[in-house]
Amino acid sequence: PAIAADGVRIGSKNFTESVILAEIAAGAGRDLGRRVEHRRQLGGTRILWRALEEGGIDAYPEYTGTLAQELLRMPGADLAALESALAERGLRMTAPLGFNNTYALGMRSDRALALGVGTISGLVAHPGLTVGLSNEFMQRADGWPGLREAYGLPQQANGLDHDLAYRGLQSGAIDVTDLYSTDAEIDYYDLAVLDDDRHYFPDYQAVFIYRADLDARAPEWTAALEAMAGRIDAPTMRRLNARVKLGRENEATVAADWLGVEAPRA
Ligand code: PBE
Repeated sequence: PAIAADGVRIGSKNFTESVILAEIAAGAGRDLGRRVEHRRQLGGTRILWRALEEGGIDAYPEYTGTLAQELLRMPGADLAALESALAERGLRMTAPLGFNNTYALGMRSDRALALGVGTISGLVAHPGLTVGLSNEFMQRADGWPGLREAYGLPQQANGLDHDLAYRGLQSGAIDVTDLYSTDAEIDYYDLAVLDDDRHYFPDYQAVFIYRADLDARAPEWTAALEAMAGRIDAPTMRRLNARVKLGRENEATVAADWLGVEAPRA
């Protein structure tokens, strides 16, 4: 579908935080008088990445660890190395927004306490635990196959929808799942976050990535995105996620509130 010549497109992945961040970016663009289309919940990480490379979208929220491990295959790369690898592909990245949304393994607290499991290593002694993991995590370079190998975990895992995983933990259908550390459900369900004692997971700083031509097409918008650097800390992001996931507000409302209160004025 064509969009007006001065219009821009942002995409989001199929989980709440990605939609909120995209709505924040879209709202900032509209405040500047831009026509912005948000292609909401396009799919998983690889779908968004391909859409950006092919020009189906101009920007989307991503995470540094995901770029390093899964998309660019440069484990341990710092921000400067990521930036130059992106530049080679005609892409740019803002400075980090101010929070790390890492993967972690989690359990119900009562279950973790009863078994005396506080670390990922601690799972080795309990081969009978049922592990249910988000579908994307099952496949990713920074996901289950590598984690299993790094820790010598004996369990088999099944894939499931991330939002269903929390209900599965509650009902006892599964014992262990992958959490996203800024998920509102961690506090709400009083989950135990297992310590990554072998430091398997990298840092996943949230950023916006965008096509380099956007700096010429919509310079005031990329400036507004850049000005968001350092403005969203982890408690803030968790609160925004909670309003949508637990409070059932819509992402656009939550994004507009954040923009009204905390957005830098361009
Ligand atoms: N993460 C953790 C994933 C999903 C949750 C933010 C690193 C990602 O979207 O890349």
